[in-house]
Amino acid sequence: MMRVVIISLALCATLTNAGQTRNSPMEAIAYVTGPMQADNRQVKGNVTFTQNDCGQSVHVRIQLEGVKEGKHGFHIHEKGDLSNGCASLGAHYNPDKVDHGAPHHEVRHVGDLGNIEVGPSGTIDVTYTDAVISLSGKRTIIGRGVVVHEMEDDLGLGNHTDSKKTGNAGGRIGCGVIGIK
Ligand SMILES: [Cu+2]
Ligand SMILES: [Zn+2]
Repeated sequence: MMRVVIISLALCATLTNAGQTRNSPMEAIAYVTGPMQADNRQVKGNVTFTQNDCGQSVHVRIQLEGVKEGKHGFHIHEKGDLSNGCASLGAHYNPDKVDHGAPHHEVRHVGDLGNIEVGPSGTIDVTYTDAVISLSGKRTIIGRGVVVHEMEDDLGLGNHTDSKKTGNAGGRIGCGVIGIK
C-alpha cells in the first residue's frame, strides 16, 4: 500500500513539474440512466466526483431516482462505451488485477465503491469520500463508466463463484460515462 502512495505522489510531482498544477478542484460528472425496469421504473440521476488536489481523496455524490428499495452494487467499470448500453462498459476497473472487495478492504478493485442503500422513495442523495479512485494521473476514472446494479454487492465475501470477481451484484439497472464537469 505504501508503494502505491509513493508512486502516486511521484506522479503528482511530475505533473507539477510539467506546469499542470491545479488551483481549483477537479470535478467530473456521470449522467446516469438505465433501461425501463419490470416495475416500470427507470434509474436516472447524476454522480459527481470532486478532488481538491492531486493525490487527495475523491468526494463522490450520488443523486439518483427510480431505484428499487434496498442495497445495490455501485462500481466504476473500466470502459466508457455505451454503444451496447450498460453492457459495453466492461468489467470493474481493476488495473492491479486483484480480487474484488469492499471499498475499505486492502485488496479491492480500484472501481469497488461498495453498495448504495435506497429507501422506499426510490431516491438517494448521498456523499462520501474514497481514497483509491482519482480524477488525474495514469489511473484516472475519467472516461470510464459508473454502474448501478440490480442486487447487493457481497463485497467479495459470498459463496458464489462470482463473489471475488463482481460481488455477484446481478444486472445493470443504471449507468453512465464519467466526463469532466
Ligand atoms: Cu459493477
Ligand atoms: Zn470489483
